[in-house]
Amino acid sequence: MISSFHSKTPSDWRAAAAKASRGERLSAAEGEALYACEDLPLLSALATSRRREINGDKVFYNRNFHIEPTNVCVNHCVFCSYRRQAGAAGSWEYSIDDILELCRPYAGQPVTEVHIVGGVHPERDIYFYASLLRAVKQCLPQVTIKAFTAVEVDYMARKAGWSYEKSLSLLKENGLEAMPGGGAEIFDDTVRRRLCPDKTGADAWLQIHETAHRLGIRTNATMLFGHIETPAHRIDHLLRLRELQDKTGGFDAFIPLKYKSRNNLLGVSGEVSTEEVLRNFAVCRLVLDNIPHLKAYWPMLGKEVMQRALSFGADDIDGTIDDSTKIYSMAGADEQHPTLTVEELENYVSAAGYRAVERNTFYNGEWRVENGEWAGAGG
Ligand code: V47
Ligand code: SF4
Repeated sequence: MISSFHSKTPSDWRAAAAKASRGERLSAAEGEALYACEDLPLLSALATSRRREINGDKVFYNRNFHIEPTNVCVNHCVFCSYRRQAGAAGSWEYSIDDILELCRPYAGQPVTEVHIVGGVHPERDIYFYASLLRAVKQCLPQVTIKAFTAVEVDYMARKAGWSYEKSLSLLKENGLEAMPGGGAEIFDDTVRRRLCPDKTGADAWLQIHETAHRLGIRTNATMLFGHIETPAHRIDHLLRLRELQDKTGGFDAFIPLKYKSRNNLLGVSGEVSTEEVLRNFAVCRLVLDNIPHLKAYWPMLGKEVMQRALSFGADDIDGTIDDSTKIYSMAGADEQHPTLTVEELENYVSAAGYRAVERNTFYNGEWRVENGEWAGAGG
């Protein structure tokens, strides 16, 4: 049951903060109370203490790039600034050869991950995506492929008439090693009906991630916030993820995605304040006590807010990106050509008082490059 945010009083959030400071698991009502907390330094201190228990003084980053195979999509999410009709101005539909063109410049480079996500193209099927994975892996054998939201996988499976297990197994055999967290939006059905009426529902999203975890495919999770949802909807979303993580342990990172308001049909023109973004990071860190990493995704947040999020529980700043994603620039993000060098990423981290650690997709080992060569896991 989703309760009302306005019923939370200072004594409610003080009690919730005291419980969080004891490291105890928070209930839905306590999570909601924290969203009413006006004491931002208190939330920062609590989230920092929690992130230090989990990740010490480390802030992770990676060397990555994105491929967005198409922005043609069967769905009509009203917050999406990126989708186009096939053939319309601004649409693209890359062939496998086009995708290989995008990959070739990275051959021999110390990039460790490619993130592949796009629209749900009506004419593409699971065999196309399996061939795409095979081609990318052949071109870039040293690069981990993190690909396809649960929404894309759902469409592939339904089109093939296959179970999620059979579909994900085929993708895994062809090179899928991890999955990103997109498509989760807000799980609550009433919000989902307004935001993304024809998109894969919450139960299917969770089922696909559960199946991936069972097959040994690690995944991320996201939450799109700052539009029409209430704090109670956010908490409901976090608790459904926490419950699945208790069961499988298969989520590596959680990424709160701030709604960007330009060029879409949602009709919410303002965006939430930086204070609310930071409060949300802290509450996510405290409520989602079993997902190890909390990512501040800088192409969406901007670099300064990303850096401030490190004081509100975030321990991951994603990666170099190399101007390879359009989802946020098309929605009006400040970062119109997102690219950061390793040195710049490390400087943001050290200026915030943390230790920058290059990671691979699975956060297992501290990956280093020395003299342009892989030196493997370091100390
Ligand atoms: O699901 C679309 C979001 C997501 C807008 O797993 C928007 O490491 C804000 O999932 N304003 C896709 N957000 C991106 C994604 C992601 C990004 C970075 C890292 C990872 C990861 C995953 O983009 C969609 C949707 O929630 N999105 N439109 C918008 N106007
Ligand atoms: Fe399609 Fe994704 Fe945009 Fe929704 S958010 S319309 S599924 S591209």
